[in-house]
Amino acid sequence: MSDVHSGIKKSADAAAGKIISWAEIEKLETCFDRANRLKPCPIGETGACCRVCHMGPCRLVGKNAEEEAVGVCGASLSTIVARNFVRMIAGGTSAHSDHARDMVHTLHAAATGEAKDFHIRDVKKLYKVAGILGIEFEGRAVNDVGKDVAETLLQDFGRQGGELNYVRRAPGKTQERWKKYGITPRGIDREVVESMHRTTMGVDHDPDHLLTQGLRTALADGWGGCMVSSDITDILFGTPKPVKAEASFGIFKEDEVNLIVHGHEPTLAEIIVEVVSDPAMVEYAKSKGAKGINLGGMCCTANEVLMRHGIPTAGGFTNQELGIMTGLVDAITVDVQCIMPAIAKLSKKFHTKVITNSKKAMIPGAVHVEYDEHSARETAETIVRMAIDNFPNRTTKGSHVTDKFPLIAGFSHEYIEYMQGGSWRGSFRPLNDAIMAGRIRGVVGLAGCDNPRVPSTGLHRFLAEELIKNDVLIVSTGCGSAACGTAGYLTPETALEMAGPGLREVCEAIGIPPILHLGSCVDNSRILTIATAMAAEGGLSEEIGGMPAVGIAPEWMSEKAIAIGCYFAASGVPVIFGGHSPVGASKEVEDIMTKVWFDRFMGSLHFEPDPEKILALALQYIDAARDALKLRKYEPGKFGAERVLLDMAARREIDKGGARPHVGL
Ligand code: NFS
Ligand code: SF4
Repeated sequence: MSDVHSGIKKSADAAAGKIISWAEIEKLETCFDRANRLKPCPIGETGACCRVCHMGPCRLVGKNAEEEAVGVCGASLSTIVARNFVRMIAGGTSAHSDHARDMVHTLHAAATGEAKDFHIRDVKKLYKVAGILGIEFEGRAVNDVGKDVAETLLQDFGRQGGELNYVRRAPGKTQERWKKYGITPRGIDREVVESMHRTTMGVDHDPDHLLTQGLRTALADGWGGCMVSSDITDILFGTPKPVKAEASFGIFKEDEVNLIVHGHEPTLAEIIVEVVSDPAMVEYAKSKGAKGINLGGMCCTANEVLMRHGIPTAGGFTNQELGIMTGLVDAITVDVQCIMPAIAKLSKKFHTKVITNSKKAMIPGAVHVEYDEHSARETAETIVRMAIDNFPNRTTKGSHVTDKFPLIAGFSHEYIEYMQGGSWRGSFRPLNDAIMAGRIRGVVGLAGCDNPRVPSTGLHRFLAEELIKNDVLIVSTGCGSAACGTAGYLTPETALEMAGPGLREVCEAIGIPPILHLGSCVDNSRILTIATAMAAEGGLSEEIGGMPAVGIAPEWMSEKAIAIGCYFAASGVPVIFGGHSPVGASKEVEDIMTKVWFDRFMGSLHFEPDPEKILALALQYIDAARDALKLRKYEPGKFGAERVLLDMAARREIDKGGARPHVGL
């Protein structure tokens, strides 16, 4: 094996590296091998291939790529590049929003009593959402309110005119920009369909006009699909608060039945969480020779059950094959999104059962046990039993890796607000003040996938370390969080050691880690809510645009990440993606996304493969925003005037109803 094939280079994670090296000896293939073998198509990679009609595919390369190069229909390179990009946004928006639609249906079925296994658990959150939607809730039965909330949100999918309900949650000034440039989203489905329509053969050919529709679609994702999904998941399963758990492959137990939930949807996984602790089921596992049932997660289904129940995570996207290779997984059940079909074939080399459970997704070679919200418990029991029944088939084959790290997750925006002032006076004042005083230089959302085309999770780790060293507070989601978790960065102890002095002081005073795990990828909507709250709190920007805040997805691979990047850009956040640019073939399109969007919305979308440059650009954006807001110049270790921060003791006093000390910096 050459150096290129060494496990260490393929993943930055030592535990993953061990399994990859073992797989090489065993001649088992992983996504890392396939990524090496299958170089990206250089034409498609930069967005220069059009296949929306059968006069093509038209590949605008070589001679074709000169200034006048056009497809058979006459479409220019910039048109083709923009069109391809808008289709990525539409794809990503569909994924989040179709997931959200199912969440709304589950809420409705729970409220009407049709889905007997689901109940409204967080009434406070339900009332909050009802309040936003203008639904009367006082003195009414909880389920009636739930039904109305579900029906109102459902209208946002098929809405033909007007605006999405949640548009009104954005700061007024941000909404004004959307109106001015015509990107206020109408219905979620409508925006996706219009994007698909405008990018078919012979419709919209103006790159800027196309990308504007792309942004409108992305906003329907962020302030629609994603936000709806986070809200309803909170209503049904509880709003997260900090919880301890563990990450990496060492979460699997040699002497227990190991079952993984993988994918994105929380509904069935929530019921599985209940079923695995059912004493009768535990007895059944014992009857098969296991000491108990151990539930773990992967990707975003993992994030959902981690946030609410502390279920451990085996990590993000590129860990899915490696998890099976531990030889310890008795069953892995998958719903939708980011599931490599490769796991079905791979599982045949082990005893692992791959069980698909969504009506929408089947994989050849997997067992299908279809989930229906009306009989969720039965489905969950069948799956757990299958895992238990498979335990006796476990062989010794596998790379039994035992590394694991403790972590803290569960930072909902509600909790972040609470920890800055207790349940009586929660606010974003301390955070805004810390930013104003220069203790915290800025905030970065570190999100998105991990990717076998780079030393996987390595870019996340590098940026996480460097940013907190530079006093930048990190909010993380999705596989970005998993990358930090499997690196051991999600405990206050580890991260505080790395953090710059100002950030460290603030985190110690409030009692938070410098990297806050906010949840799954739909929970990026929580970042929008936090940014909105910071704008409302005052002292920084009055809109999301202009905040010393940046979004980074250094290892992205999914269309969903593109949709997310674009909704942040349209909401006013400069965003930097790693990897090669999918719009790299057109300077015109790149300029629209970095310059024109910034002028209009104060947000932008860059593609930059070099992690050092990503870091430099992020800090440059943050410092420029600080300058524009006339905030104190950031200097490491030097802060504004000393004032009293709210510490844990003071917060407890407030919770008891005591006086609130002067808070601020
Ligand atoms: Ni987000 Fe979460 Fe991970 Fe990427 Fe996939 S699991 S939804 S798309 S790979 S971060
Ligand atoms: Fe080629 Fe135009 Fe057809 Fe695209 S739409 S494949 S550029 S002819």
